Amino acid sequence: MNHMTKDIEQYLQTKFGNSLEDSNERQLYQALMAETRNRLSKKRYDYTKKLKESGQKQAYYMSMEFLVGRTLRNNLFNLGIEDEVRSFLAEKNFDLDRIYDMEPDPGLGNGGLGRLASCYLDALTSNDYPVTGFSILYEFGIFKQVIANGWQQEYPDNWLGMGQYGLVHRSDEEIEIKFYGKTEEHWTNEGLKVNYEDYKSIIAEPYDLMISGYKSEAVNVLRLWKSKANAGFDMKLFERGEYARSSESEAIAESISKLLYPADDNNEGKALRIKQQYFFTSASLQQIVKNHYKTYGSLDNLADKAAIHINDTHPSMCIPEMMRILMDDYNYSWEKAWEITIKVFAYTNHTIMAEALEKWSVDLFAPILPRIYTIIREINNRFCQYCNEIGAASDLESMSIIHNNMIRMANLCIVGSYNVNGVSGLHTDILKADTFEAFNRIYPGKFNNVTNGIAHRRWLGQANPELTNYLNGLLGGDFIKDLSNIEELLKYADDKTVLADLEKIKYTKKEQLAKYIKDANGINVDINSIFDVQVKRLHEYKRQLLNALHIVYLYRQIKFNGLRPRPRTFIFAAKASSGYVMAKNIIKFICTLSDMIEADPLVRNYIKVVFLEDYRVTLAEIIIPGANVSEQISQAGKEASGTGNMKLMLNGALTIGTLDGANVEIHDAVGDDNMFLFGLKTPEVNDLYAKGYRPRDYYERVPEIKETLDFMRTINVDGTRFDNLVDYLINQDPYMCLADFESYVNKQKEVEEAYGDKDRWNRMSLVNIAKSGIFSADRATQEYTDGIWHIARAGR
Ligand code: GL2
Repeated sequence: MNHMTKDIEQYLQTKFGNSLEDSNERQLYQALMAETRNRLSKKRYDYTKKLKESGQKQAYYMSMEFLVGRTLRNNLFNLGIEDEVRSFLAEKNFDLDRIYDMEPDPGLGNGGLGRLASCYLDALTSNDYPVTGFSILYEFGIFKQVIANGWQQEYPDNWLGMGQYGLVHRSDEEIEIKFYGKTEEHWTNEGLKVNYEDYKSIIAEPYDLMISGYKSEAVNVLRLWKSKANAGFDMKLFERGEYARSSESEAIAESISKLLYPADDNNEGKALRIKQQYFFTSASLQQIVKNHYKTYGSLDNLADKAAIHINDTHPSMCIPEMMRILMDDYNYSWEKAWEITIKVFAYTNHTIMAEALEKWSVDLFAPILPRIYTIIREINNRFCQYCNEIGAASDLESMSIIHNNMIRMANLCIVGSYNVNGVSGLHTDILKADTFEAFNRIYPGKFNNVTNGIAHRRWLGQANPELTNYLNGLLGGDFIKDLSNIEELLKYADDKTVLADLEKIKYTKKEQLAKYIKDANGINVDINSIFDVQVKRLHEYKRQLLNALHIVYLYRQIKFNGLRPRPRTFIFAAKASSGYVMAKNIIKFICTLSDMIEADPLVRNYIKVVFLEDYRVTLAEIIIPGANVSEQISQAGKEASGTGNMKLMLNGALTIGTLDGANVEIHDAVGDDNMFLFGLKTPEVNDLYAKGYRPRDYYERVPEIKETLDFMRTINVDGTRFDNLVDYLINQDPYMCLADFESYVNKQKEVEEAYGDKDRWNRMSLVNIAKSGIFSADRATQEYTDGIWHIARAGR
């Protein structure tokens, strides 16, 4: 520790010529970021040496998204020096929390999928597993959301300005990537050769973010690729007098790592997205293969040393790219190359939503990646032939990789991987029985489940130190090291003192959240009201609109029917994809409800609505510990897993939810008595679709629905009306808000009653905390390391 304080002082002296006393917060921030990074680099040196000596197998996690969250607090926490650094700085009149707040939240992901990737890197590192993450160094991460008059506006998130200090630039490991041009196959003495000409050359520059682990030996890295023009290559064109063409590569290069596509669960099918996907998969694979070859002088044993994970279909080009590298760069035959390829890759599917299952039009794809396209075509030809041989030709309608001139990337992943997993029990069942039913028949055993998990060290240890310290004192044992120990808490389920202590801690976290709400939105909320939280991406299937309908229902009941409910604060936070009009309308509607209620001297005594702008990891860390109620109300069958549900449960919130995604497993863990389930189940949803769902019937038959929707038409605070939402619900309602409305409203009454019975509520909350052990990312990643990748802890 002494060391760290000295290092900080030395950094300030050499970099700025300042003593610590004379430094400002900005300088101190930079010193802390850089010295923490250096400390991790040094630690990594010993760790990689050990790995080299053991020659053990490693995992590589390919993901277009890593929602990293702030790093400084996480690193100090993991290194076990947070308290000491804090008191050292306090002596010099610096507040560590203010320094933390200077760090941008690297938003290199959209939502659950990206955060999961980061939770997994954290957990794997804490458990000493050798794994490298690969992604893109987006210059602009997910946009900064500003709510102006209730409407979402997007602003660029220039995170690198202040975020760069955590990165290590490895210019020694640059890699060339080729786009466009034409390929020609020709026979030589050594067999079929491919000539690739007139391509555009781009350079991938690596930047490494050190990933620390809690009390671990391991320090892993997340390697982020930045694109730049290949100056040498362009110079040749320039010399030949092809001025215009010489800058084409530059234009492509500049755009590739510019920004993260802000669409969640949706595939826009854009050329730039193809380039991003190929850019980072090619750079990563070239690097893995090159290093392997350097060590072993052969790629025959690649699958013994490397498991490469494809996180959703976004990195699916790994499969044809690996074939290309093996055949074109290392002279492997197709057969031999394929044998290696299908032993190396495993794929996780994260959604069954049709609009998110990536498809690329051949016309768009083939000119950008001509060689990769011919390889995909050949993979498909051989796969179709195989299906003919085994009598599965009639299933090619659903299984063929290329279909109607579209390339179906999920099908490519299934054919080219040795394992496919879904992310919750229900989701995997749906994949097997429905989405990929034919594949499951021809590849028995290939489909498996790994229910998602979360990095409890961040979501409890760091976000809720009050609860963490209390549980540490109560339970002993290091449950932060091993979350399964948290189940010991069940012993105290009927202990009045413990229940009262937990209630006090929740109150403290609610106070902190209330202060944030006051500062951000200017709304005073009652700490004793029920904090009812729905935080996640804004999407129709997640049904923020159903939550809003319940609020409208309550408003009417209070205003016109004398209802006097227990006070409740409805807290929302969500980003909508920039082109998603319906989602933006829903945000506007929620903000309008907030204004309407604030303006009503009667209703605002009972309910409040708060929409917090710019939902991101840092904001989640403030909201989640302060929640009493966790809204997980997606239409059954649509949410692959959800992970916010787990974070909220771990912090003692009670779930009101449908039997969807990992809610099913939460229900298995806590039982009916400790959760509020409502709504149609997946088979009932499917039956209703099949029968022909007519939301208007519900509107006409159920007076509460009619009154709520009719009233909704009259809502008008600033001239914006919501007839469009009402018409949508009555005529379309694709996610069946109206079918689940009564069941939801009734369940919400039960939530209110339960909250009124303090002892009961606190006991339920305790049971939820105690039962959250299985949702640790340690458990989830162990299923990957043991069941899929077959890798061991470093040095073992
Ligand atoms: C998602 C799912 O929608 C979500 O239910 C799941 O928890 C995460 C992580 O597995 O993956 N799929 C997806 O495309 N996004 C998700 O968040 N964006």
